[in-house]
Amino acid sequence: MRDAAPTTIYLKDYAPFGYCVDNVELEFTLHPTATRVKSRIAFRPNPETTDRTFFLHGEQLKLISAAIDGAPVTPEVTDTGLTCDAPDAPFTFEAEVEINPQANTALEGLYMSNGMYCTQCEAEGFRKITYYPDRPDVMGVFTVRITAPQDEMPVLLSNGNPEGMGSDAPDTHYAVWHDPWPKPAYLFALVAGHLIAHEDSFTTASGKHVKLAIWVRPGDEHKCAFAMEALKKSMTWDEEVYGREYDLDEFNIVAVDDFNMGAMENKGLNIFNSSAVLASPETATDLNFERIEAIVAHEYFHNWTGNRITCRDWFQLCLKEGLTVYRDAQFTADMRSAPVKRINDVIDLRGRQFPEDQGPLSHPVRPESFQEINNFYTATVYEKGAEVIGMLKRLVGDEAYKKALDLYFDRHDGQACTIEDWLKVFEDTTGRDLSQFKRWYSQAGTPRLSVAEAWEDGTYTLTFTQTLPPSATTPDPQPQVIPINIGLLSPNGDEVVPTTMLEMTEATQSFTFDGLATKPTPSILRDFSAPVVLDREADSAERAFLLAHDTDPFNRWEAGRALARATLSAMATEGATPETAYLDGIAAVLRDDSLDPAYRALMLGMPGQSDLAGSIAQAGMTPDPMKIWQASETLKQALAQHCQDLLPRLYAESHVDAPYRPDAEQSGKRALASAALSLLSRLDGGAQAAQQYQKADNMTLQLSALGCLLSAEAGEEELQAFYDQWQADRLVIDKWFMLQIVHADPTKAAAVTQTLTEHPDFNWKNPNRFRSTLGAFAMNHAGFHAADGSGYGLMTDWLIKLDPVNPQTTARMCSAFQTWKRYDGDRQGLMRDAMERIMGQQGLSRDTGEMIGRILNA
Ligand code: B3K
Ligand code: ZN
Repeated sequence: MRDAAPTTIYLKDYAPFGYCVDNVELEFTLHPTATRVKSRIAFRPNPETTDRTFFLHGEQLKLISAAIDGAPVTPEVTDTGLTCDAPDAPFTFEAEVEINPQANTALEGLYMSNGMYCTQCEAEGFRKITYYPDRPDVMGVFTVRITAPQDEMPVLLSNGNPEGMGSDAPDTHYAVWHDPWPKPAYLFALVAGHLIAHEDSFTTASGKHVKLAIWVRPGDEHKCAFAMEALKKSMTWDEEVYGREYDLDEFNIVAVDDFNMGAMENKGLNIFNSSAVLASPETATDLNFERIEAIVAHEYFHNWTGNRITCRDWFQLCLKEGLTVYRDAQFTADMRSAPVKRINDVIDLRGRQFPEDQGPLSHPVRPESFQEINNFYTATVYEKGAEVIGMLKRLVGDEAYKKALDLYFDRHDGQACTIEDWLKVFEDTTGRDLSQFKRWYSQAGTPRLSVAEAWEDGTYTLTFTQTLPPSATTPDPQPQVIPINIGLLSPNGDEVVPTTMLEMTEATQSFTFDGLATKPTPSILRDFSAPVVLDREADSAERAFLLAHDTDPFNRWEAGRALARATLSAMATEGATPETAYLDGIAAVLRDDSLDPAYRALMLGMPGQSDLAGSIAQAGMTPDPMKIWQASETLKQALAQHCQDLLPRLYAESHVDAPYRPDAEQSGKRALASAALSLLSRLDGGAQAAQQYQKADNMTLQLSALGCLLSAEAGEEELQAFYDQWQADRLVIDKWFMLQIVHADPTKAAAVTQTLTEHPDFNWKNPNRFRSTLGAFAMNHAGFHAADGSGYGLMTDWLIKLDPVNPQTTARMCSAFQTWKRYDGDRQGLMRDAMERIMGQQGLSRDTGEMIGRILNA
């Protein structure tokens, strides 16, 4: 039972704060259980409002003293903040509070991780540090002084530029940091600890010298070089592509082991989950390297899209997140392969955003209400938010996009903005009316796009119909603007109409193409030009034709995927056998050496089991997780047999002789080798995987071999050897936990997970370890959905245990239940019981309560 009725906050209720902040001076005296924070804040009446209510957020703070213009005051204090009478004129508010970083297991505010101090303030963590108007539209210039014991905490960091260090008492020292750029409190950061810097420098286009450093715990120094290179590439790219330069003397990144997410873009002092920054060839996989490059870029790009221009309120979160995800995707596409990046992003969108958009957690890209904002850092806000920007760019064109962005930075630098401000720069640049386009921000759900075709006297007509199912937040959906990229192919495979953008604005709309000699085959939604579900009743022959001939790399891959989806779904629901069109088509693509190995590796992939369950449910049937698992296994076996002559060649040819480099070329080859090995292991019981394991000199090869062995129900010895080899490396041991669960036979997955939670290294309070165990278990689709409910029970026990310790990580993992309505009555009943058990907990967090409440009340 939740303690108090939760409050819902609405976008429509936005009102500015009664005061502006000019300057903020903070003084920290660090102590593990009793840190003192003195604040001195210069307020002045906000000319935009006459409401002078003076309420400062504050949670879990012990107020020692408060004063206005030097005169002590006794504010009214509640567990959410303080109120006192304040003048209708400029004044200085001072306070001293005491906080307990060691007791902070929620990892929000100031907390301790492995003996170091660090902070996480987005979205509303600053209120756990001191009393403050903790809202993004209140921006101030911060000066921070940190005092700590010199031996234990030799490094003291905060935002902005350093203004010196010194000592004014024995054994203690202090550092002063000043950030000249006004910022909201959510971008505040402080780090103190025994840290080592991996240093470098960067000179900006206009000649400014910037000192760069990645700060890590001793022993991790050799794992920083790759992230540093990624940072410098990001800095150059943002100058070249967006004309954005860095604006402080220093840029610091700190690696932290206990962190609720990937990383945080605090001004001049990014804090990273160590998994998102530390990498060496021996301990990190190619995918880890690629993810690190993308996250370093993402956080760096926030310096302009998020920090220099921030959000007026948290409803506008997609303003910074959608745009920054879009920018980091452009960066990755430029650094690596654009088609491969696009395909991976669509796999991710379908895997995470579509289930969210099509289930009880569905919400618009710009939500209109929330109870706990941390629950809205979602795939919809981030990934669909980025798709919306991609569509906008397609609609206005590259030139206009660039002009609009220049105007955005010129007009709004230093401001806290809204989606209206964002769209207005596009309207002003192009003269377009974007009011219909804006529905992408306000309507929830994934539009479905159906297609009918007609052919008469050399004229080919495509008629599209868009439908958006009504939902709680969008009861009366209206047609959206959908950019549909299409190309037409003649029967011999030539492209007769190259990629053309159709701009659909009506519920049903036809587009005609004249002067064609024969009826063409359409290639629709090229490059996945809009985040919709395309309902096209195509037969296998048409899909096989596109798989062989489409000139658009995305749609060529998509044709193979559609074939896989259709055959898997027929196998899982009707007991059909694997389709030859799929097996032949994929084999033909694999034989084509002119294709990028990374692209061919993607061709060997299949839709995930949860994704298939979603398609089966959307077709009006009830997915059976065990049958879906069996169908996937059968199809992989069939593909392995069908390609048995080809696989050894692919495996051998993809071998990399050169010294390890995590670049696109080498990692693409390794991806193909590992996809081939995983099929080969089905034919040889893991013999070649065992050999690869023995010879592996990098984590990519070592881990892929171990995964193949585990899937072949072999690899006991290697699993133990892996643990013995890497016992001291937390990030590698996370992989060890995860791999065993992901590759477990679903009938054993719950037992494997249970056993691992009893392992001495299962430190459940560490979010990375919790995610690599319970999070991995939720990804073992048939294991989690075991018919006897054992999976739901195990997950529920752990969510209940974690909630009082770390509500944010618990709430995030509740999404494992979001698809419950897809399944049969028995499973629905078991999941309902599990969720009701969570809801019944005394003192359940607001985070978890909101998530389970939304899922249950669908
Ligand atoms: N802005 C942070 C996310 C903060 C999450 C707060 N629960 C990281 C990012 O998107 O770059
Ligand atoms: Zn971000």
